[in-house]
Amino acid sequence: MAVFSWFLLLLIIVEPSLSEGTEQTCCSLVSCGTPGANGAPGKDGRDGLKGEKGEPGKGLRGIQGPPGKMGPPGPPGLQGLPGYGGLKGDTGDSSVSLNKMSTLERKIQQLETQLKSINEAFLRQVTASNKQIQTLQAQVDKNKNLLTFSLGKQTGKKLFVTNGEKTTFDRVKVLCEQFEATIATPKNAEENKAIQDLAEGTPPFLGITDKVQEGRFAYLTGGRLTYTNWKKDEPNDHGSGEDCVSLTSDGSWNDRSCEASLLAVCELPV
Ligand code: MFB
Ligand code: CA
Ligand code: CA
Repeated sequence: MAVFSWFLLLLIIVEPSLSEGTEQTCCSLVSCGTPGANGAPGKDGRDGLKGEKGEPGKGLRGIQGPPGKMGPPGPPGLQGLPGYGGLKGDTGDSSVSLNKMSTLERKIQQLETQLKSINEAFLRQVTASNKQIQTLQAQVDKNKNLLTFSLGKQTGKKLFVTNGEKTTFDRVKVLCEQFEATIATPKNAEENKAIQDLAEGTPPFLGITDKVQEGRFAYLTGGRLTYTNWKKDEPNDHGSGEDCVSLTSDGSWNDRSCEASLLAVCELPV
């Protein structure tokens, strides 16, 4: 029971709203003191609603700020009014400028005359050179025809010639290069036949070897063969080795030693 009274007292002290109406009862039970001093101010309440906008202040205006940064250039202005006419120039010395002009004109005429004669001389020279070239070309053609008639055989694109000499492969190469020709190299049956006819049964060297890679016969340029006419069972790299190629009497090919002494036949483009 005592606990309950204490609880009741505690409750009244802690929660005054509960004590309304019961205060008298409690006072008659206990003596009430004088009210205590005000407690400390409570914590700030929440901000109130925003007030109405106030009147502009009457205080001093702020000092002028620094000038802003330069703005972009404006559009070009309207065309200005025409200026005043300049002062009249001095009168030229007409005699000097006229003399100068006639001198310049005379110079130009002289140059034109010289140019004309240079041109004419040049044209004469070109004409003479052309005549010489034609004469030389005719001589070359005549020599080729003589060569073909006496020593050579001609196909569509090539002239094959021989001087009848028999020597090693390397020597034949040097002989042909002396007149910008190369060792006869047949690229088709027609050319093969022309070389065979020219050789007249004497086996000639052809411009084909397997010096670089044994068994891989190639043109002197290194290119792969596009036409062959090997004799049966040839090439056979016979004996101590055969890295060059010759025509046999029937025009078929046989690999031969490059040191053999065979007919020199050269070819020139026609
Ligand atoms: C061989 C031939 C070789 C020589 C030798 C005399 O043919 O392959 O190149 O010509 O005969 C059997
Ligand atoms: Ca060989
Ligand atoms: Ca052989």
